[in-house]
Amino acid sequence: MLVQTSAATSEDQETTVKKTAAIGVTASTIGVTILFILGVVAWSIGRGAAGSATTAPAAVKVAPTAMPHYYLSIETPDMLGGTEDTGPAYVPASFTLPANEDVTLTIVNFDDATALPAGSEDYATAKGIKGSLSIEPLDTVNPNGVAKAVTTATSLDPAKGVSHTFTIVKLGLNVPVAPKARTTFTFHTGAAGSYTWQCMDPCGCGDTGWGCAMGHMGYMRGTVTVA
Ligand SMILES: [Cu+2]
Repeated sequence: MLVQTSAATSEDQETTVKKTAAIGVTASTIGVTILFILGVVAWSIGRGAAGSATTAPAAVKVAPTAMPHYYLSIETPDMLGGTEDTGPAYVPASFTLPANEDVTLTIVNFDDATALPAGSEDYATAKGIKGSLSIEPLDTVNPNGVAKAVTTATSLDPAKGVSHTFTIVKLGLNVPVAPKARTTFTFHTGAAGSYTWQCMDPCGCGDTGWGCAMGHMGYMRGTVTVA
């Protein structure tokens, strides 16, 4: 942009006239260049459009493949209208998963923690999963309320951080389930077959905690059919 001061001398004015002329020439050169570029671009687009009508291959639509995601819940004796003698239960306890696929499971657990006894602390560590566990605290009074911050872990506190486990010995799978939380994990199902899963945190009745729910199909034990 040209700025002229009121105190310009005749020499200054002459210089200014020359500069103005030079700027005029430069501006017109730029203008011609821009017009040329626009022309080339327009020609290219037109050519491309004309070509695509006859030669471009048809677009291949690839359907997005979402990983199968399954939900289980763990309900307390209160919720089930039972007692400690019947115990908490996985719902459902028996279900089918696709063979040879990565699947994601979310276990929505309404129950509180049960300390893993001495010698069983290993069950607080996830095994056979892909990546980490994702844990989102659950408001058991308003479970569909505001989402809470998700944390990831591969191991939980064996004394206070584990409520139940989802363990399939034959598949080398062990998932510690956090108390009053949604625990989400992914694993590879493998070959077709029938697999028993078992909770390994003694949450049942009796001195050892291995009675009642722990031994009953449909409570802390069930069948995964991989097909
Ligand atoms: Cu259990």
